[in-house]
Amino acid sequence: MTQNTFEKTSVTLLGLGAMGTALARGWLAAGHPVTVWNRTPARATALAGEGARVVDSAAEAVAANSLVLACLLDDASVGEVLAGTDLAGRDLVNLTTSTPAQARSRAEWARERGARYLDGGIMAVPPMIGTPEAGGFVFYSGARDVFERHQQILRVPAGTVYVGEDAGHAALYDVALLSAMYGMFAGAAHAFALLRKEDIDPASFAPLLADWLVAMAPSVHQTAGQLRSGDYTKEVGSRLAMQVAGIPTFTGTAEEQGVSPELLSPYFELMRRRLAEGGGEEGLTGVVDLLVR
Ligand code: FVH
Repeated sequence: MTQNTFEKTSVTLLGLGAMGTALARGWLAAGHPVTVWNRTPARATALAGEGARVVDSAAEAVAANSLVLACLLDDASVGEVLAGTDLAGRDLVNLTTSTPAQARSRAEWARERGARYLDGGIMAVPPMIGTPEAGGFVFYSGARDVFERHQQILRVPAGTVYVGEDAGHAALYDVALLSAMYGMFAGAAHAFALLRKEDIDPASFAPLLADWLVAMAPSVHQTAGQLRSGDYTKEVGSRLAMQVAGIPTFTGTAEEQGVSPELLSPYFELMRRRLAEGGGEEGLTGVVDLLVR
């Protein structure tokens, strides 16, 4: 494929919310003809002025191009929007956040309608789209041929990471990373709350917090190594028994500062349970097993 041909590749995009609009802008800025449809037509007005072809129905949008992307609110809206369209022969790339089971059943649903299916999990917020240095990327899984055929176009708005042919895996990786993110946000909220009543500028504390989280992040590699080997005591620097002994310091500090421990308490409870099971010489990896039902 020549560069010139690549630049002319057309795409259809269903859904012009905050993310869909950012994606459309990314492709338009790179010179790709983009056909768009949105349930609320007014959201397409600005994009029309930027060169997008705006059509009146999802069916018309799907008919316009063999590569069809959906970036809608949830899996139910994907079903609603695509219900009246002819997907036969289409490469459907679904960038809508869903559960792994929803993604797998959507892949089967698309296959029954004659489409090839690739699922995507977006690891970026809208301002990161089209800004490579921001580090955003999209997990893809499902039809490998669809991913390989369209990889160049897919990597225009954000990086691409293909995680295999199981259509549910992009959603799984997506939700796993976002879950870790929410844990981090919860910890940060507790940390800021501890300082709230003191004469400490949150803005002076923030860089210390950010640097500490970055310094601690590589610990996930040790967790992964221990999960893989099954030896949770290997190279442990901070024994669970020592950490559980420190819990009263954390709850006591929260009490002194007038802060609810409710974000940390469930984690502390799991640490205590693992200690009670005999995991005192481990680090924190045993908590993973307590969570798996
Ligand atoms: N924005 C973000 O920060 C995150 C980043 C990570 C990935 N997510 C996922 O991206 C999907 C879309 O998110 P969004 O930010 O674009 O969401 P909204 O701005 O709320 O736009 C929602 C679009 O979905 C359309 N829509 C909703 N329900 C229906 C329906 N029943 N039939 C047809 N369209 C529907 C909505 O249309 P309208 O309200 O403008 O008419 C918007 O186009 C999402 O999966 C995130 O989890 C974003």
